[in-house]
Amino acid sequence: MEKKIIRDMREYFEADLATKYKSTAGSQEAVAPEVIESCLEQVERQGYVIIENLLSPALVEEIRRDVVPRLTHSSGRNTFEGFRTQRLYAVIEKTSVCNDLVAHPLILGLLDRIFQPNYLLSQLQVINILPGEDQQPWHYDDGFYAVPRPRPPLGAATIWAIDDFTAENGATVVIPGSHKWVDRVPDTGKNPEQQSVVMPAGSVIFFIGTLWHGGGQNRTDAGRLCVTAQYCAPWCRQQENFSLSVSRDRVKQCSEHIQRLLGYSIHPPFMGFVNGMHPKRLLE
Ligand SMILES: O=C(O)CCC(=O)C(=O)O
Repeated sequence: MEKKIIRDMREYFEADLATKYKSTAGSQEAVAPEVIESCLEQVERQGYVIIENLLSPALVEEIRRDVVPRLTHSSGRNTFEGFRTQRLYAVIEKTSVCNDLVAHPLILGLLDRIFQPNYLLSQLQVINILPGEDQQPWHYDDGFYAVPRPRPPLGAATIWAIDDFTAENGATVVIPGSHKWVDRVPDTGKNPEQQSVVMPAGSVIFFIGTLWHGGGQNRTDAGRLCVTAQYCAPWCRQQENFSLSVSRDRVKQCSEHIQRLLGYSIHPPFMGFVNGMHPKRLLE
């Protein structure tokens, strides 16, 4: 066995000590630097960026065909879930149709610039806002980490439009610039500064966890379908307990990137270990 000499704490914290499974963070297909920079400039300024038509119409249709039959209940359990909103949880265990969205190279390219390597998927959901749903209460997604603002984000999220998002059908609402608010809280309900994330099916909004937002009110007679993935810094607890919700057989079928995002990865020097070893040994 190789014996590693580590001289100080800094070296210890930065070292990839794993021998067999080196970190694959940042190894996805590269995206043009000017695209990443332009997106990050918007995220820095307004807290979010909307990228239109990132998915092919064929994939959008494949997702819709796969997920809609799985949405069998008609109501959430509280105002946050929405009493006229359908949600599908444990998505990766049930279907792999959303995996390409979770590990999309542009999204990972942005996350690479916001978080330390080996950031994690925090949760993945399908959300269908049904006719008559009210606007969701305002929230910011990393608010459950009790670290006072202002601060860098501890999470980031994507909301992928599977239906066209319109101001009438429940498009996500955001308050531009609210990621910089310190202790200001939006008034309950509609807000004069809010904007609807109007975008065609196949588009995505990427935003950081400090941005105030919510699901929009649906005043139409059709649903508003999306897939949403949230990510967190590599040392934060994931919202969905993927170790328990995604079976090992399922994980084995996932790409290297999805495996890493689920938690089959190490945040140096050793966060995430299993029996003192890299968690990917469980997949052997
Ligand atoms: O469905 C949406 O547009 C947003 C949902 C959301 O923010 C949430 O459920 O946390």
